[in-house]
Amino acid sequence: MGKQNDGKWWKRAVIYQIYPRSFADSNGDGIGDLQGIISKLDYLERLGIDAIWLSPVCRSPQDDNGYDISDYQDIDPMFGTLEDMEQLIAEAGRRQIRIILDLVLNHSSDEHRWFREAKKGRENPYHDYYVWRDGVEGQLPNDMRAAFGGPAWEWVPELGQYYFHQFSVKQPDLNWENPRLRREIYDMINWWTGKGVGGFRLDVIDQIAKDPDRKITGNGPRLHEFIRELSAETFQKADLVTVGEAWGATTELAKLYSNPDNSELSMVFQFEHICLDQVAGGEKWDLAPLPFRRLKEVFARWQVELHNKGWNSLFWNNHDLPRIVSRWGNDGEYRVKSAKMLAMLLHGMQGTPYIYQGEELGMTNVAFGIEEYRDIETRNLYRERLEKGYGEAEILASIHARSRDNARTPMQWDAGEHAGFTEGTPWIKVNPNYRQIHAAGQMEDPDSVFGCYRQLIRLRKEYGVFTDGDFQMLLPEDEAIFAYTRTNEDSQLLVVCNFYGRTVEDPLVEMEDSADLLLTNAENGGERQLLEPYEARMYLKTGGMLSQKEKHL
Ligand code: TEU
Ligand code: CA
Repeated sequence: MGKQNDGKWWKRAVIYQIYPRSFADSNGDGIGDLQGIISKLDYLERLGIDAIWLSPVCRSPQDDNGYDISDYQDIDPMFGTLEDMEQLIAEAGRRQIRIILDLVLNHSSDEHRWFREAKKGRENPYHDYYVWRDGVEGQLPNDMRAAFGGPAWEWVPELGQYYFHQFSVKQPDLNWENPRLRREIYDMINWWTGKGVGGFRLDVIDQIAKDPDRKITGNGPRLHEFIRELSAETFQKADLVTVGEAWGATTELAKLYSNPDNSELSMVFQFEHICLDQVAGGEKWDLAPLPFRRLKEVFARWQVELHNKGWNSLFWNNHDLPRIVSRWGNDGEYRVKSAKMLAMLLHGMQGTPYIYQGEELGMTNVAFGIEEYRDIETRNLYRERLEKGYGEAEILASIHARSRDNARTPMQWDAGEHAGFTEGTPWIKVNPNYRQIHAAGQMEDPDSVFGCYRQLIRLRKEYGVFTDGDFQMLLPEDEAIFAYTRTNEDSQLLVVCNFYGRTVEDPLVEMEDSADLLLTNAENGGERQLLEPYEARMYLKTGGMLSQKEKHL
């Protein structure tokens, strides 16, 4: 068994991300909740996933939809109760599905007890749980900006100090230099582990070692020291999966985060591929065409450099990202085919695949009027860019392409009112295409996007080469085809994808002829020498390897 297949369950697992607010509403208040998730466990069991990552459901004033936590050890009433969480953990466990919680450790809500205490005075024992700087009103400590707009410093008159916040004003940064704070965090995590959670996703974990005096937020000087301590005091005490969100991760840093010696985390979410279609030096709102060969180079580098030295996460989507079929597929004529191609392309690689709710249905972006957007980041962007003189049409084009609300419209369960998400009024409008795109229409259809994801999950469990095979990119210079092999001691996987909507010659057909077809998104009878628009084929060769010549085409 290859070193990669070292028995860690999460190396053979597929993880499903739920954004609870938008997944399933059980009590008609228009907001998804834990009982709603419990009611959909059979659906997730049919899909075949092994774990569920829940975006935050702890107590929160919801300034950033729960990423502003006011009590790390209680469930927000809008989502249910601690008993509901315990029931979810138990019910999922009966289906061999683990529950992964989202830990937001870089900042808390300004309504957290710690911050309310901290604001009482400089001598308060909780004051140094946060990052303060003396100052004069109107003279900011420095010109650092917050991710959701405005300065990163907020004035507190009664203290004569500013506090630091990388995100909204209601998300004050926690001071990880304080060992008492770190101890409280470790105790909280071990409390959740004791309740049977199967792992944690760590929100902006690469930003916790901030040093605002040197304008450092990501990859701060003590970052890996803190993560190693965190890991030793918590995660290493149980058989958990941990995945850190690290927008600034490089392959070198990822080898630290996901070191096979288990000293830090299982893996990280890195975003190098995600940032390719934006203007260099610009923001995500500054749209640029996807440089396809760069995309292949980035994936190949991460696959090769982390092989036996770390572990990749594999994702296209999450609750912060536009939906991939609209972004790099085709959400019109070729929606189903391109959604399957993107799935086959990603799920053949080495790493742990993540499926974001609705991705398995081929759900798409939306194009709302500005008044229908709910996300703080989107609403602030709209206002800020109007003030800067951008045209409204240009701003809306960026929002339609990049708003986080593209991922946050309600899960589309059926063709009934509000797509079966709620019997009340949804907190955010349902995508108008829900009558054509919903789970009820796909769960029993092997040719649906759902059917393709289900098959990919099964193949990963059936063939070890998905877990431990060496990655080799093929045709790196080709402008339309994304193709690679995965090779281990007894078999070889070949994945061939036409990434675009035009028919192309298939230069690998000879290689394909010597292998068995595992999965295709093509209707029958296609021309073998050609790859139709968005056509994807997955082959397996066991016993003999594809010849060296074929391999280095
Ligand atoms: O996101 C971190 C983060 O940087 C994102 O906000 C990203 O910059 C932006 O979404 C790009 O579109 C994490 C959570 O995933 C996000 O939902 C939270 O808003 C943020 O942290 C603060 O907790
Ligand atoms: Ca509800």
